[in-house]
Amino acid sequence: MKLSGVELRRVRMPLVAPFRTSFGTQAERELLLLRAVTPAGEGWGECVTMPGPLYSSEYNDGAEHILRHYLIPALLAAQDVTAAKVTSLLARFKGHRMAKGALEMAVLDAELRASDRSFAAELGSVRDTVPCGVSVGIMDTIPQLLDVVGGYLDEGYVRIKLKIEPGWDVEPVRAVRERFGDGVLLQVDANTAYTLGDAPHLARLDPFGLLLIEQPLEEEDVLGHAELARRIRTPICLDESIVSARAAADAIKLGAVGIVNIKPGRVGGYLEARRVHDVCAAHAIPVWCGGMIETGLGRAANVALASLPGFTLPGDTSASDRFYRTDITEPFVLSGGHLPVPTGPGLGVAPIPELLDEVTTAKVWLGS
Ligand code: OSB
Ligand code: MG
Repeated sequence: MKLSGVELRRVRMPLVAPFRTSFGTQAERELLLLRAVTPAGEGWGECVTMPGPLYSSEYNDGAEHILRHYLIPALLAAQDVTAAKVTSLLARFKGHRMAKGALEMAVLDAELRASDRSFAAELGSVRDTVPCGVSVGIMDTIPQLLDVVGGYLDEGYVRIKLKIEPGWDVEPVRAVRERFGDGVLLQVDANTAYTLGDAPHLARLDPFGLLLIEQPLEEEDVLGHAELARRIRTPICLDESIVSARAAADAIKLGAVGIVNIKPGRVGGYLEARRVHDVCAAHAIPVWCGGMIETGLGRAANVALASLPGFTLPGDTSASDRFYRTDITEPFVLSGGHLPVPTGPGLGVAPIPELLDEVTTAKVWLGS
């Protein structure tokens, strides 16, 4: 199909509570949304970049720039644009996987809506619902953390992930285990806050029976993770380091990773995310679906992805109200610890125009 144009929106949504990680605190979600328009209809894409380059090198202004000046013009110039061709049409531009992934998502959504197929069906879904975990930010005090974790367990979340950093690791994990028991599926995420020299300290997490420790070392330190895996018993999960199916294959071969967090934006889109899933499945490496504080749009696609057969661990696919009092789509609501996999055409959800307009801070049309 020929692309008629793309609308780029900047959106700002308040979070229900500030979210603190080892790389910073967010009180609101600022993001970019794309609406791809074709003669056969439109589709939505969500860019998972954040305001600053703190999780990875990409960030909102950078993503907007490359989308406006390189990526969208390249697709507008192409005679035949399909989701399957987006990667090759954009291949000469290095990096910027989150921006590319958002554009591919919009094209894929348009294509699937036009052919009355869902993301889930297209990606290879084998489940109607997915079990959900929740990512819990760093708190000021342990009692506060226990209140928050207790609240999520009461809501039905089946797995708890604690954000950690030096000074907030062993004690919060110990406190959660003591209060809620060994039956809770529990894992931690360091967002690169440690070095290999911290191995003896991280080994102190071993007695707590964690499912995994996510990305303890820096993004490029794959060999460091392989060495750490030999020094601690908690399985190593990689997030930031896994930027492609090739990176996943390499990390697996090097013994750096036992479990993979798949985030579609980080790897350049849902089609590459499926390839990461396939590589991991071929090596019997369990995967789970990560999150980037998505709106209902990205959440819908993530839930579809999480329903593939290799997703054997609960993901950060929490309900809309984990982060937002009001989502821009019909909200995703937790039921029995699960979210329903959308079945409608494309994402199966769309922005509610008035709600979207309320949170839109800027809008630009690129195309004819
Ligand atoms: O490392 O998984 C991460 C949020 C923003 C950036 C990075 C991460 C996170 C989360 C929350 O942990 C995921 C979510 O629930 O959307
Ligand atoms: Mg992470």
